[in-house]
Amino acid sequence: IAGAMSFVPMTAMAADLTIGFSQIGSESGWRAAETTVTKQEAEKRGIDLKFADAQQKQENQIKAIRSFIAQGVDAILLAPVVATGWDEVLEEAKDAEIPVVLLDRTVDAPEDLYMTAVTSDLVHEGSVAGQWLVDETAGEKCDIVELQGTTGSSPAIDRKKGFEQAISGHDNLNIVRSQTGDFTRSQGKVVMESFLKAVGGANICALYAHNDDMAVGAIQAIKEAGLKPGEDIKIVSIDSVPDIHLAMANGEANATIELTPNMAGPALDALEAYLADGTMPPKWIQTESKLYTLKDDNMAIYEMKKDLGY
Ligand code: GYE
Repeated sequence: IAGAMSFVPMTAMAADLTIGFSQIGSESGWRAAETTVTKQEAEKRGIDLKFADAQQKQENQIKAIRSFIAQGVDAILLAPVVATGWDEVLEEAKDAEIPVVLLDRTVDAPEDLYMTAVTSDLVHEGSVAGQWLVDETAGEKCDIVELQGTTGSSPAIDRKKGFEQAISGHDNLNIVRSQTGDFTRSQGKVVMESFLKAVGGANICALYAHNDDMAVGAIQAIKEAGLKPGEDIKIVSIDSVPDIHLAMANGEANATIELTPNMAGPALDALEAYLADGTMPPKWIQTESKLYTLKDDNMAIYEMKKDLGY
């Protein structure tokens, strides 16, 4: 029998892994890219990936996790739509001895309820955006409107916190309106229209959007109001999706901070190591954040990124 085992190809061995992925939905181009890349990374490793799209509803994610537990998967990937309300279902995964890895967002739950979180430093991203605006305005008065991400999500909380930290002490910079656009283009446009009506386009100096998709929606609203996005209203956002680089190439946006869609690579590496020999990863696997501005070759970046599944 030993002889027979020695002829089993490695991929067949790796194919034994079945992993459930509870994905939030496809609210943004970035999230669509994360899904594409996660499926590619699983394929590369011969992992059987069970994919569940929650249409941005926490109750659907909880149902998916319970289904994965019932199926007896080897591990669970979870991109948690909001930060709270996970303790009970994560306890159930723990009781079933199924490791959980968080992708791109964190949860307010005891650390023993998940193996590791693969995310960027979301506070730092907000700080980089705020610091960019501090430098860009150089002391000039600038009233800011803010499009927040999904209410209660860790990126919305942390990106707001980081931005406010960076602009504090610069009393020329003031956030005059702040509201959620739920990370979507359509809501970004609708909320920006309400900001323009409430504040008056001429009184808005800058937009800080927690993701590029809301910024792209806002750009449409700014144009329809007869104003020049990127000039009359400076725009800084986060993700570095292809379409924000296209906007920047056209001078219609000013800065973005890159979030890699490949959270699954480090996550699956950590899971394989743990399932193979019990190696425990650090509680946080941090991905890099890079600022892009009009100084970068945005058309080249757009061309490079446009076929990556956004
Ligand atoms: O910035 C946005 C997506 O969770 C950090 O979620 C992620 C955010 C990302 O909707 O495009």
